[in-house]
Amino acid sequence: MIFGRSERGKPPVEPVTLKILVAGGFGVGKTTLVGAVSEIRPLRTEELLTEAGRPVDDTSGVEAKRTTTVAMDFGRITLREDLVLYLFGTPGQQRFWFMWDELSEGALGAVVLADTRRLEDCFAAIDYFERRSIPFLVGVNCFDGGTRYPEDEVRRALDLDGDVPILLCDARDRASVKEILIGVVQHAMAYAERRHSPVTT
Ligand SMILES: Nc1nc2c(ncn2[C@@H]2O[C@H](COP(=O)(O)OP(=O)(O)OP(=O)(O)O)[C@@H](O)[C@H]2O)c(=O)[nH]1
Ligand SMILES: [Mg+2]
Repeated sequence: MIFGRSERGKPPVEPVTLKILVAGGFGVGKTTLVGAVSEIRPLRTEELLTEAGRPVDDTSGVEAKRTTTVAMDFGRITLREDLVLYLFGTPGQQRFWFMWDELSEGALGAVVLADTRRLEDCFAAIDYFERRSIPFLVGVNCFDGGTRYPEDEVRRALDLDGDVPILLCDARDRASVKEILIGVVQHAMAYAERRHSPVTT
C-alpha cells in the first residue's frame, strides 16, 4: 500500500475548513448555539457578571444572566465529510468588542443572532458586517415567551437588504442550529459567486 492512501487507492479526503462567526448582542444565545452543535467540547471564556461591571454592562432584559463571554467561544462541526466549520462566538458586552477584529479575520460569513424582545441589540453586529462586506444571515432565536414576528416585519425593523436571509431558530437545538449554519454557508457561497461573476448589462 502506498503511504497516505486508503485501501481502495483513493486519497484521503482533505476537508475544506471554513470559519463562521456567531455574533449578536448580549445574552442572545451565542455561547448556547456554539455549544449545541460543536462535536468537540467547546472552548468557552465565561466570566461572572459582577457588581463592579454593573455600571458598564447592559443587562436589561437578561437580568437572570450570571456569566458573559469575555473573549470568544470556539467549536467545530463537520457538515459533510469534506466540509468542516470552525465556529467563533463573539463576546456580547460592548467592553469586549475589540476582540471582533481579531475574530473576523478570514471569516467566510456570520450569523447574527437576534432576540425579538431586544432587536436593537443586534444593530451593531449588522452594521459591523455590512461595513466589512462579510456576508451574514440573521437567526431569530425563539426564546420562550418572545413574540413571533413575520419575517418582513423583522426585516423592516432591522433595515436589512432583501438578500439577507432571516431564519428562525432555537439556539439550544442541534438540528435547528445546523440549519442556520448550512444557511450561512449557502448564502456566503452565493454572495461570493455574485461578486466574482462579470456584470452583464
Ligand atoms: N428559552 C431559551 N433560552 C435560551 C435560548 N438560547 C439561549 N438561551 C438561554 O439564554 C441565556 C443566554 O445564553 P448565552 O448563550 O450565554 O448568550 P450569549 O449570547 O453567549 O451571551 P454573552 O456572551 O454574554 O453576550 C442562557 O441562560 C441560555 O440558556 C433559546 O433559544 N431559548
Ligand atoms: Mg456568550
